[in-house]
Order: sequence, then C-alpha cells, then structure tokens
Amino acid sequence: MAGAAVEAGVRPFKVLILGNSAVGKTTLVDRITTSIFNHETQPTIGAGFSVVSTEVMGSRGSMPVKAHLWDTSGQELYRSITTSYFRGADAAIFCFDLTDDSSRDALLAQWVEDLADQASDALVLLVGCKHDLTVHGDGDARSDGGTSTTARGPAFGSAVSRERAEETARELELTLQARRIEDGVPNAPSATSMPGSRSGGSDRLTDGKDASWSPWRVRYIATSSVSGEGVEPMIRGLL
Ligand SMILES: Nc1nc2c(ncn2[C@@H]2O[C@H](COP(=O)(O)OP(=O)(O)OP(=O)(O)O)[C@@H](O)[C@H]2O)c(=O)[nH]1
Ligand SMILES: [Mg+2]
Repeated sequence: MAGAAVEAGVRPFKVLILGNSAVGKTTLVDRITTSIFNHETQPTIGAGFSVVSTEVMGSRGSMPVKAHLWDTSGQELYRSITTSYFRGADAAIFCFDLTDDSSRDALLAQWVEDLADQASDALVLLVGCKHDLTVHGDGDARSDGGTSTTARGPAFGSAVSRERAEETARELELTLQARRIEDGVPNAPSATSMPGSRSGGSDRLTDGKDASWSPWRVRYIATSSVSGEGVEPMIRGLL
C-alpha cells in the first residue's frame, strides 16, 4: 500500500499537480516552495518536479516526510508525456481556475479519467486557483469588477461558485470511488496509517471552514498564489 512505504521512509510521497493549461499550477508550486508569487512562469513543457520536506504525524509519532510535487503541463500536446508520470502517485492536486468554468469541466471530462486509469487509489484534493480574482468567500464575482490581469493577460470567463466547486468535488469522488471498486483496490489508502489522514482533525481546509479529513473524500480548497491564501492548509491537508 502506498501509504505504508511512504511512512516507512522507503520513498517520497508522490504528488501530481494536474489541470488545464494556465490554471496556475506552476505558480502554486512556486508559492509552496518559495513563499512568493512568481508572476513570470512560462507554460510547463512535459513535467517538472520539486521537493518539499515536512513533518507529519504517523502511527509512530512525528516523522519527516519528503514529497515530490510533479508539476505537469496542461497542454494537450504533452498529454501522453504527462500521463506517463501518473503511475505510483500517492496524491493528486486537481487544479482549476476560479475565473474559468471550462477549466473545472475539464477535470471531470478528462483529468479524472486519466488519473483513474493510472492511479485510482491516489488521495485527491480539488483546488480552485486565483481566488484573489473573485469576491472573497463565494467566488461568484470578480473582486475588482473584472479588471484584474494575470501575467498572461486578462482573466476572462465565468467565475465558479463555491457550491459548484463542492459539486465537482463530489463528482470526482464518485468517479474515483467507482474505479477503485472496479479495480478491486482494497480499502486504501489506509485512513489511519498514511500521511494525509486527518480523522477527526480540525485543519481549516476550506476558506476558514473546519473540515475533518478522510482520504476517501475529495476536499475542496480555494487558493491564491498572490496572497498565499489556502496554500499552507492545502499542504497540511495533503501531507
Ligand atoms: N491573479 C492570479 N494569477 C495567477 C494565480 N496563479 C497563477 N496566476 C497566473 O496565471 C497564469 C498561468 O499560470 P501558470 O502557473 O503558469 O499556469 P499552469 O497551470 O502551470 O500552466 P501550464 O504549465 O501551461 O499547464 C500566469 O499568468 C500566472 O501569473 C493566482 O493565484 N492569482
Ligand atoms: Mg505550468
């Protein structure tokens, strides 16, 4: 089981960062690793990875864990390269752009199928990126009346509401659950032994709302790589 090998320190926790091009994956990884907003990212070619080291509570107390964050390209052109990294993933962060509803649709139409084919037992988080471009809290409208720009130009498109994002999380959950059953995946990852388990925990995973963690649930978190909002809770929820 993936979690046991990670906990025993045999190998790092493998985390995939997935989602359409320009949703903010590389910027999010840069925010995680450097704590700054890098506004000069270029479209990722294939995939790249970064290492994050932290401590988590395991069955034998606090222990160091290393995570490899695999930042993948969202471009169709690189799809076959991207999916070749999926096997053996312990977790996947499904990213969409809160100002672009089609990037949320794409997670359901394509990305979850790709993951289910290769690593159906991976722990999954749903992350709505660019929360700074929405009205704080619900994401129904742009905070600036629609004048914000990103380094690659104005962020156009319909904003995604929290309700819609939560629905997406449930749909991802159902797809993965069905595939796990089909694949005969045993009750994995174990709710108590792997990093990411938060049974009864009180991590503030979602915009200030307390949420206990279960690896079988797909949690939704809104993040901003500009302000750093949601990034730390996301990492804590994952590891
Ligand atoms: N306002 C705002 N802009 C962001 C945020 N995150 C990313 N961006 C902008 O969104 C654009 C795309 O970001 P990237 O991180 O390169 O996107 P990506 O998902 O890695 O794209 P690919 O590598 O092509 O798959 C850039 O112009 C970023 O500056 C955010 O939290 N807030
Ligand atoms: Mg990128």
